[in-house]
Amino acid sequence: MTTIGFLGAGRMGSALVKSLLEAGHSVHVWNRTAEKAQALADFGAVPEPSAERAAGPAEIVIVNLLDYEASDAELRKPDVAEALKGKLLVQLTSGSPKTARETGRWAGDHGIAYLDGAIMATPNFIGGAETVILYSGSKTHFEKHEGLFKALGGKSAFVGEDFGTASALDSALLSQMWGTLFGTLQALAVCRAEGIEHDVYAGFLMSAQPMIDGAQQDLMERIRDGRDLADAQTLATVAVHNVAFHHLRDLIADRDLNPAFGDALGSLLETALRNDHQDDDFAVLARFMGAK
Ligand code: FVH
Repeated sequence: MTTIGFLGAGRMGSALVKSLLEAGHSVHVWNRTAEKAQALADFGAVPEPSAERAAGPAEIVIVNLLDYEASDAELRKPDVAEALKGKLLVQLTSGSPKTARETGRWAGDHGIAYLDGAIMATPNFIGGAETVILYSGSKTHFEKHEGLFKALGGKSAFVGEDFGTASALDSALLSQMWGTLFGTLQALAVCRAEGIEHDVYAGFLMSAQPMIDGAQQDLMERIRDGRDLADAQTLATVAVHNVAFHHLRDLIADRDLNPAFGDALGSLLETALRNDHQDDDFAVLARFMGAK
């Protein structure tokens, strides 16, 4: 059983606190709006009137506030920084690799051990056996408290000692999610404009999904292996993609749809064409994403 100071009792913070309590830990919780922390007393939490009082008795302090601005505003108060000295600070507020590294440096300068985390789940999945929370920073502290971290998400993992790695991996995975979600928005806008029933599209998407998954797997392997110029296994060249993509952009223009999706992605194809890659594999576009 560990005594934990917890800063934040929003939707995610409350779910995290409840999982820690269920795992048998003692949790002192502070929230800007005190009623939300008070509500957690019903689950066994100890509401505290300030971040410093929540950190005082704790071995580990976990933060889950809206953003790093809110988090920094609390953590960098002199009495809070003093209360954190010699302890482990676990940052579960979403941020960028830059803010993670800045906070890691600040923690080190103040004698505070630091883990930066990225939650790959919505509040309803916290505590689940399949739930993933990524951590980067002090490997020693992750390993010492691995049981506690697994109580928040059974598939949680340490991803490296660079404080920024967890949030970088989070952003990469979210890029994949947003690509799919924005593609869905565009697909359904086309269907609405062309009078195609939602279920008709959904049915054909199921049939097309293996081809889409296969193309993504091929793309990842080609970028990993540096095989981005055309070869006998190339599925479709840049030129072939560009012809088909123009059909989409023509439809968007003809139906007066929002051109943002077509313009943004079309510009990548146009960059590859301007660099004479029309006959190369689609994977060559990675050269223009800065991934090389
Ligand atoms: N909800 C989710 O599915 C995502 C999943 C991935 C990770 N995120 C991140 O978790 C952080 C909190 O998100 P949340 O969904 O719990 O957000 P809220 O319910 O709005 O709670 C926000 C808490 O932050 C407090 N807060 C906001 N501004 C300040 C401030 N200036 N000073 C002190 N505290 C502040 C807020 O307090 P209050 O409004 O209740 O007084 C809440 O405790 C976030 O980084 C997500 O990206 C969740």
